[in-house]
Amino acid sequence: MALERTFCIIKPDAVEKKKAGAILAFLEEAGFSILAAKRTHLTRAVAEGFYAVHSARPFFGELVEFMTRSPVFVVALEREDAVAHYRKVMGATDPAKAEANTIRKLYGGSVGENAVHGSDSLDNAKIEIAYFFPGNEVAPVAG
Ligand code: DAT
Ligand code: MG
Repeated sequence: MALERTFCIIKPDAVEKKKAGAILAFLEEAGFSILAAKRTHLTRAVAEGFYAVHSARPFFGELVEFMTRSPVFVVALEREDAVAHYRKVMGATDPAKAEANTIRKLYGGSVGENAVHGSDSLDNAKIEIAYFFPGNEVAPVAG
């Protein structure tokens, strides 16, 4: 398995509950290196652009309202098999359906307010990291 990068957002609900540090510690315990992390307050345009793939879904308006409600942390992560492993430790979209000891089970409140985002593919991880960390803010992959 190759060293990979994936992208995480610690969402407004988790930051409001002051769980950002606990979630970063959980990720380090799970073997991820934190390559970059910054606190930012998403504008409507940035949130709509990030979630453009969901723009036709009935919950899109609610999702954008939630993601722009208060600050988030955007985080670039690295680990062996990072995309799949982070999906696993993040847990199901609906915290009620997430396995025990996953981030969403521990810190999520509802399907809409579920503590964290995680990339669903390596291609999307690259796009998402570049969306929030342009240029060389995250060191390019060696080789
Ligand atoms: P995931 O975040 O697990 O990749 P997704 O990509 O299907 O899930 O959806 C993106 C986000 O949209 C999700 O984290 C929370 C919100 N969402 C998804 N399904 C929803 C629903 N049925 N009602 C409200 N919000 C929903
Ligand atoms: Mg998704």
